[in-house]
Amino acid sequence: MKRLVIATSNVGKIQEFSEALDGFAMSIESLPADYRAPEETGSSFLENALIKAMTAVKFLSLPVLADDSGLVVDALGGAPGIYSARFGGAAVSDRDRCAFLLERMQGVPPYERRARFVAALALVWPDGQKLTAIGTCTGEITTSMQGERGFGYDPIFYYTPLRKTFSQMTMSEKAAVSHRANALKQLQERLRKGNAQ
Ligand code: ITT
Repeated sequence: MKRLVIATSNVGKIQEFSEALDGFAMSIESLPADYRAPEETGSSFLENALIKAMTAVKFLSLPVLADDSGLVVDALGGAPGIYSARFGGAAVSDRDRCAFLLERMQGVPPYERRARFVAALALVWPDGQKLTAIGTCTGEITTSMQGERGFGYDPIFYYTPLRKTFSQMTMSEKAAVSHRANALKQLQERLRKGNAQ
């Protein structure tokens, strides 16, 4: 069976990828315990996804899928963007990070609370072939945390068509519309067409 390593330490991402790739004839693996993730020195989601994937491929000599993602908030000039994982401090819990962002949004009226999640995916093979995709999902920042599911900024990201935050959705509801799912669909389409470079 073909092996694919998901190069992330984020448990929420691992759950979503495992669910999305279930049913494909592939053995989905995580990073080994002795793996040291590279610094994310890129200036875009895509650059960082490629850094993560290429570093892991070098270490493992196996095909690797990496994800760099985050929340882009219009009223904050695009912040936290590629710095989403470090927003409000490096050693801060997901809920504290949400609280920090809500605080920064205090006084912002409803019609200026637009935001989008972005996910850049990079699939890289040991022979150097690469496939990339970027997915987005647009929504609004709530004024308080709502819902218990998901991870990261899910409790404060309101998806208007379903009138729920990502944290109030089931995994399959989120998987039908999320930035990560959109990017994954594009990647699968390109794989089918044999578009790897
Ligand atoms: P890896 O680099 O090991 O994959 P990470 O959590 O550091 O893990 P990123 O650098 O891509 O990943 O940072 C992504 C940030 O955006 C992080 O704070 C996530 O919680 C958040 N994020 C990404 N996708 C999300 C989603 O679907 N729902 C909620 N928050 C999300």
